[in-house]
Amino acid sequence: MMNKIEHIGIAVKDLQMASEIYSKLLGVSSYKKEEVKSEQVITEFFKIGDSKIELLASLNQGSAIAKFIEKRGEGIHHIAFHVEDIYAEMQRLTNEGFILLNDKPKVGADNKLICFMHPKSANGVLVELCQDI
Ligand code: CMX
Repeated sequence: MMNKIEHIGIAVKDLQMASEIYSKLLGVSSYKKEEVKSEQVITEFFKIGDSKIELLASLNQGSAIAKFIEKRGEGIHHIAFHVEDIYAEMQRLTNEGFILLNDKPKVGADNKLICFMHPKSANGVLVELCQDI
């Protein structure tokens, strides 16, 4: 079952500059900065109330974030939904005909098991499922 938006991911070119902007915007400092080597990104997380923003900068040229920024510029990259049971949710979405980008959940940033769904499946929005580890 999906029960809330876990975070919104924003692709940025320069993490330090973006972090300063989002600190001012949200009125809080980031609570975590984390490299996710498997995704070739460095991330920084902000939290206000129950809501989280993840800034994502590319660690190298060929990464998903680098390709996204090259093609579409900086901006909202994905919406992540929190799920209680990622395996059950992946099965449910596959049965509904959605195209998942992973066969099995992967370990993502901020202590989560994650799975992405192709943006063509959801009207041009890259969707991520997240389960707490
Ligand atoms: N949101 C919406 N549309 C997107 C998109 C995004 N984030 N990324 C790519 N697209 C669009 C492309 O512009 C393209 O559109 P057109 O066909 O209209 O040109 C379409 O999706 C398909 O693109 P593609 O060329 O087939 O595929 P890409 O090589 O651009 O890869 C995607 C797209 C989503 C499959 C790939 O980025 C992916 O596997 N993403 C999941 C992993 C990821 O994003 N990791 C980084 C974040 C990690 C983290 O959160 O920690």
